[in-house]
Amino acid sequence: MRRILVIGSAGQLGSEIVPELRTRYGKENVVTSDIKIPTHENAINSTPFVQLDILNKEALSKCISDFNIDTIFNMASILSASGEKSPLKAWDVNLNGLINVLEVSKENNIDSIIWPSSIAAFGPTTPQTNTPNETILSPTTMYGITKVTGELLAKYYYKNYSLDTRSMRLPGIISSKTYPEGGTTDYAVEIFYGAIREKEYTSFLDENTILPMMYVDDCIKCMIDLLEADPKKLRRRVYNVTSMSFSVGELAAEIKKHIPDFKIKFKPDFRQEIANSWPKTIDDSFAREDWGWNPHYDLEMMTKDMIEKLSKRL
Ligand code: AKB
Repeated sequence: MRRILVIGSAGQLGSEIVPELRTRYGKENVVTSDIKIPTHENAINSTPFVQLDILNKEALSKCISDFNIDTIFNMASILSASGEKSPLKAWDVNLNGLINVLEVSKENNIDSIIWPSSIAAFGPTTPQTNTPNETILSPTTMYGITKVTGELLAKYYYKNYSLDTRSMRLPGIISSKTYPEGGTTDYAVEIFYGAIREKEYTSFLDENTILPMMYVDDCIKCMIDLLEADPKKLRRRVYNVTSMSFSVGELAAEIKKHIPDFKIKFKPDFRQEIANSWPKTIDDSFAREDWGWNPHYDLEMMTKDMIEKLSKRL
C-alpha cells in the first residue's frame, strides 16, 4: 500500500483529491499538508495533517520520514492571475517549492511524484488549436514560466536521479468544494456561484474567449490514473490532457437552461490577455494512447452536476 503525502491539501485540487485517495489507499496512508489549516467541509476528516510550508525543506523532509512517505502529490501553487500580481512569490512557491520536493524525494528514495503542470506552459506563439504535446513552450506569464521550468526540472531529476516524476498539463478545473482563487480560468467556477446566488455574473473574460477545461471528477481520475500507469507504457514525463473547450458565452447559455433568468455581463480585465495567450483546444492523444486517458464529463453533464452540488452546498 502506498504512503502518500498531499502538499497543498487545502486548495482547489488538494481538497478534492484527498477523499478519493483515502478511499483507495486508506485514510491513515494519506497524509495531508498545507501552509494553512483547511477550513473546507472535509477539514474534520483531514488528519493525519501536518501544517507545512513547502519552502521549509527540513520540515518537509521530517514529515516524509515521520510518516514513511513513498508517494508525493505536490499541489502547492500560485496560479496565473495571482502570479502576475506577485511574480517573485510565484517563482518562490512554484519553483523553489518544487526543488525542495525533488531534493527531499531524492534523499528519501521517494517512489513517485505527481506534479501538475498547466496549459499556461504554452504561450502566444504556440499553435492555439489542437495544441500538440511537443510544441513551442514560450509563456508570457510568470506562472507559465514556472510551469515550463518545473517540467524541465522534473525531467532532469528523472534522468539523473531516476526519480519517477509524472506531470499532466491541466486545463481550467471546474469544481465546487472551494471558491476559486488566483486563476484565469476561475470565471468558469465563479459563474456558478453568481448564477445560483444572485442569478447574475460579471465575467472578467469576454464572451468569445474559448479555453480548455475539465470537470474535477475527471481531473482526479486523471491524476490517479497517471500515478498508477504502467511505467513501461509512459513515453514521456509530461502529458497534455483535456476534456472540453467552450467560450464564456457557451457556458452562460448552458447555465441558462437550468436557471432561465440568469444574466451575464462582460467586463474584461488584465486576465483577458493571459487567456488570449493560451490554447483554445488541446491534443491529448499521447495521454490517451499511453495510459488510457478518457474523460467522462462534457459541458452539459458538468453544468448539471455543478448546479446540483453547489445549490445543495450554498
Ligand atoms: C489558472 O487559470 O491559472 C489555472 C491554470 C489553467 O493552470 N487554472
